[in-house]
Amino acid sequence: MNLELFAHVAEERESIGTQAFVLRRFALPFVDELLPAIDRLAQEAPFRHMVTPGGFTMSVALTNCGALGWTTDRRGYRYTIIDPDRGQPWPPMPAAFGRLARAAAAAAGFAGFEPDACLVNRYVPGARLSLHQDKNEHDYDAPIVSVSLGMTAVFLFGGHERTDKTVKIPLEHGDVVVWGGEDRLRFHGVLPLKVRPHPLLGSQRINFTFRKAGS
Ligand code: MD3
Ligand code: FE
Repeated sequence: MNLELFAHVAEERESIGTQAFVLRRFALPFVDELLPAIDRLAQEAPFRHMVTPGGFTMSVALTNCGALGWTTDRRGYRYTIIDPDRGQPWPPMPAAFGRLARAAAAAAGFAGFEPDACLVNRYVPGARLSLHQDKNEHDYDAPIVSVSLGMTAVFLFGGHERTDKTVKIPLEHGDVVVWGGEDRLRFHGVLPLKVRPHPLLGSQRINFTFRKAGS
């Protein structure tokens, strides 16, 4: 499929696939609640650099909230109830996170989304995420909602094969992307973050993704 066919702006909801939508600045009204909630989360369950099964330490630091959290180590990728670093459950999802996730999903046509996991990624200049698919969730029918804050990143949106052509989509402070249906398993990644400090967050980018990981 020619992705460029979808790379147009349809009013406020920009389609980048048949079931993938960029909601530009959708999260801005929530930012005053989101930033303190992220600070509290990071105090309780600090951002950390995990190791991939291949033995590489991720340049992106991550933490989680909600009933399930995504982790990786030499044994593989998985969702866990317990934070392996703290030996305790992941912190609960802040109320403002849940409200934003449900509102964004509904705006993209996925009413009734109830995420049980929120993966929070932190990028500093140079950090990147290589092309991958999100396949550790139980139910591919539920969408994924992604919220970007801070420095702008270039997101790579590919196809169903690793070698498929990718399109570059800049994701700015407040942008929300919702991916579902046939777009849910597309390869995607993030180019190395460039230094362009953000007035509120400085030289970092925070991305959080809401998922339905369990059954
Ligand atoms: C497209 N995070 O955590 S969010 C990830 O900006 C991840 O931190 C990136 O990819 C980030 O797994 C991109 C957007 C995203 C999330 C899940 C997707 C895009 C997706 C699942 C399917 C297709
Ligand atoms: Fe991903």
